[in-house]
Formats: sequence, C-alpha cells, structure tokens
Amino acid sequence: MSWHASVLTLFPEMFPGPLGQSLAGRALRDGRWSIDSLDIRSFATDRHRTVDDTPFGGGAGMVMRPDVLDAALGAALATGGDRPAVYLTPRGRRLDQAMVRDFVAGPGLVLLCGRYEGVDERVIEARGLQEVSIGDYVLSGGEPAAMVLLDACVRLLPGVMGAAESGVEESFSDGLLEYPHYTRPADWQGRAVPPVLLSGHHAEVARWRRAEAERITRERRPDLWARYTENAAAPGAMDGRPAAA
Ligand code: 9WO
Repeated sequence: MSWHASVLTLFPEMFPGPLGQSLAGRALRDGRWSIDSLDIRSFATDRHRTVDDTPFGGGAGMVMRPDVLDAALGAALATGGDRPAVYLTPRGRRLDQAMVRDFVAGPGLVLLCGRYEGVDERVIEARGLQEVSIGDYVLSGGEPAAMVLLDACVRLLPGVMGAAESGVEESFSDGLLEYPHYTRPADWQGRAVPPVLLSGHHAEVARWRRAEAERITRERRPDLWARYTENAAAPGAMDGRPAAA
C-alpha cells in the first residue's frame, strides 16, 4: 500500500484541497500517496454530536473532548500501517526538512487538526501524540499546518518529482538557501542577468551559485550559516566547502 495520510478534522471537506492540484495532485491520482479525512464530529456519541466543552479551571473558549478524539484516533490508527500520530500545534517541535525525511521513510501519518483553544492534554499523553509546529504564529485551526506538512512530505515520495526537478531538495539539502534564479529575457527593464550565467562556463556558474547561496544564507539566516560552517569543519564533509568565508 502507498504512503497514506489520515486527517482528523472538523472540516473534512478542506482536504485534499490544494493538495489535489499540481505536483501533489498528480501524485495522488497516480496512486503514489493517498489521503482520507475523518470528520471528528462523527465520533461524538451524544444527541447533539458534541466535540468540545468548557475548560476545567475556567477561562475563555472551548476545549476538544478527549473521549471523542480518542475514538477518532483509534479509527484512523486501525488502518494504514503503524503510522505516527501528529498533533499540529504552535507548541510542538518545529518542522524541518530532516523531520520531513523521517516521516516520508515511514508508512504515512495520522494528523490531528485542533480547533477552538486546543485539545484535552490527556489525549496527547494517552495516544503519545507527536506535537509539531510549522512556525511561531497562531492559526484558527491545525488544517493549514497539516497541508503544509503533507506538501513537504509528498514531494519527496519516490516518483513524485520528475527526473528534471530531481534535485529534489534544492534548499536545505546541503544546508544552504537557494541561489538567485534568472530566465529570459536577458535584459528586463534595464536589469541584466549576471554575465557569468550567459558565459557557458559550467564550473564558473557552479562556483557563482555556491558563493551566492552562501552569501544569502550568511546574511539572512545566521543560524543555518553556523550549522553549515560547523559541518564544513567535520572531516570528509561537503568536499572542501564553503567557498566564501
Ligand atoms: C490559541 C491561543 C490563544 C491565546 C494564546 C495562545 C493560544 N494558542 C492557541 C492555539 O494554539 N489555538 C489552536 C488553534 C488550538 C489548536 C489548533 N490551532 C492552531 C494550530 N493554531 N495554530 C496552529 C498551528 C499548528 C502548527 N504550526 C503552527 C500553528
């Protein structure tokens, strides 16, 4: 069976959404991955199909009930292999490309999308949910974060990226940000393309791109730059780079 995502949400019609388009959409139609969204509300047991309640201890807003979420997680985890269950939340571990690679190496994911003020803490503990954040901002729910995580995973699945794009991880593969890109026209509104790119000297082009990627990384992301230069110091790492100090 292919890589499978189950999304638990109060808005199942949001999926596949943007993931049904473009690269991810073609891969979905080709059967390279699959997705099902489960309506959390369908696991409620009372007449009014209640999924949330007021917080113990008082305060504003509502909290998603652990019993309803546990039933939904149980149903999702019963299918599709032994998949990690992830709760998308700003307090989770920050998503990075290494985490994405790990997720892609497994059979798929079960993604819990919260709404309101969040979910009862006990279901996170009881189900061993892995808490993942896509960045330091608050959304109105976990759904857009689940889409981001799935997009990052799906493009790494075997056969999803064509041979042409198969420098699969242009940014981050070697720990650097992308170098600048140019296409026709060679002169646009008085702005010329860097001449080296028109020179036909492949080695010089490669050297220029590496230097630009390093400059941009150093200027914009000192954190990535520090890690990159540490790795460069390790024996045997990255064939004698960096080129620019
Ligand atoms: C609401 C809130 C209000 C005041 C102070 C802190 C607060 N946190 C939240 C909150 O986390 N609300 C969540 C809405 C409940 C769980 C789902 N929601 C969510 C997930 N918003 N943002 C995300 C998210 C997920 C992954 N990465 C970044 C953001």
